[in-house]
Amino acid sequence: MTDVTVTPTATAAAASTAYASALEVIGAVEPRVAEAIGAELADQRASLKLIASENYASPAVLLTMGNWFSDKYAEGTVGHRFYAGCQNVDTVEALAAEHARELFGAPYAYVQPHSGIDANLVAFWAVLAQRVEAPALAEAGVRHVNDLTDADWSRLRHALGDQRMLGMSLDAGGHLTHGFRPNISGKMFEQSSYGTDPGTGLLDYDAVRARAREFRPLILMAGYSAYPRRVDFARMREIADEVGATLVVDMAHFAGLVAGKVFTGDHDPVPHAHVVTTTTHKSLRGPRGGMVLAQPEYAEAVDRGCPMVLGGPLPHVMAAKAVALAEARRPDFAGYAQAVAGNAQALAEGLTRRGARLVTGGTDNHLVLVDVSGFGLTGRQAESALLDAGIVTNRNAVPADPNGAWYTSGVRLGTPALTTRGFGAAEFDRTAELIVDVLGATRPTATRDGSPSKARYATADGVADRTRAAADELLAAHPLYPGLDLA
Ligand code: DSN
Repeated sequence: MTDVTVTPTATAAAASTAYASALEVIGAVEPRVAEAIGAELADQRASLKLIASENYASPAVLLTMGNWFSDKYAEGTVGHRFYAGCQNVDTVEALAAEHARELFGAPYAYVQPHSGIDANLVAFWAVLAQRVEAPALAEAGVRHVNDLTDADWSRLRHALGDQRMLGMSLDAGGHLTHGFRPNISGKMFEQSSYGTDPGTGLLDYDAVRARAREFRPLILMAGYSAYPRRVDFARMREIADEVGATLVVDMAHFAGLVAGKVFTGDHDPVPHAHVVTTTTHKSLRGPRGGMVLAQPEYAEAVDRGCPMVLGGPLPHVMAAKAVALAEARRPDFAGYAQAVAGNAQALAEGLTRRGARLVTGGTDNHLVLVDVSGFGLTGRQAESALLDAGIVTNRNAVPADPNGAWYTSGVRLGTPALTTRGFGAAEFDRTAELIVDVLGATRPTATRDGSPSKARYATADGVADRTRAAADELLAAHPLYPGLDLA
């Protein structure tokens, strides 16, 4: 079997020494921080982590973030900085971008975004700059926005604020940053959403097309954080072209599956989208951060992400992106990505066989969305009961959720993190058994005044302890960072 874990034995001893020394240095200044870092490792080692957006980065990636690059300002782009002395930052930024282009087959990569929302804002402003601002400058006969007359600038500001975005609805699995009101993207754009088929839970491309024809968005947004299926990006591009929209794909959740060639052809967003955004810390298993890939016509506008949207880049994180992307280019990463998808199917089958109801009936990516109303629970109750038993998940709305976004009716489960620990299909089947045991033994309880509660619950005596013991057995057989000893 391919080794899909992140700590080759040869480097574990060196990583132990590095961390022990680092904690000694930190502890000499503020021991409570050193203790919290150690406690975080212990907690992560001791739980069944099924949060679909989390992973475990390699010691190489993590160690790359703790160094002198953190002290450097480097606004601008490689070779064109607003600060002197950026030659080493240039080296790591150029390397990260090169690895990203090679890994994803993208013409252009921008590795400065600090997070997913930053990556999306860079993408949105690049589309606005290219599609709205550039024609306005051309019409006014000037090259720079500062050269517009006050009247032209006023018209341009209104035009920029008058654009539309069509994205996947939140309860179908879309993301807050795809134009929803609590996020700045929802204040930048007039937004409309497409959902999923009420019968199957699957994306209905004809319905997306019909909505796009009616709404005429500037940006057609694809991508998700809780949809358990592949998306046909070739069809999404056809729809975008038909209505004159720019296709932006947020692949944050499934970037690792694209990198590992689980999603290819029509399911690989990179050749189909005008712009692709991602985070680097989810299934891609890199440092916490963001990235934008673009077709050549958007490259120059994306390059202006700093100072348009971003502050100074984080050179230590760009260096860690270079390391993580180099890891993802190695053949064993494809084995990891295949295992992530295979394990999600094993988890889905294990849950279904034991009576759990899954949104869309299954999965073909890295995540599973369980509709826990079948157990008589809200997502909040299910999430808490599982946590008591050492199983870390997050509650999530299901399509047309009667319990809204706070209590919800679902829990989202993902396989990237435990696959990094070396879990295979048998371990995920056992995990499914533990989840169903806990949910089946949990009941809602009323508040003190007897009214129904969406948060209170009780799990039958002994089940949480028994589950924790079983989870410990699974975890002990697949240690996190084996050989890394901080004692
Ligand atoms: N918070 C991430 C997730 O859990 O899906 C997305 O931003």
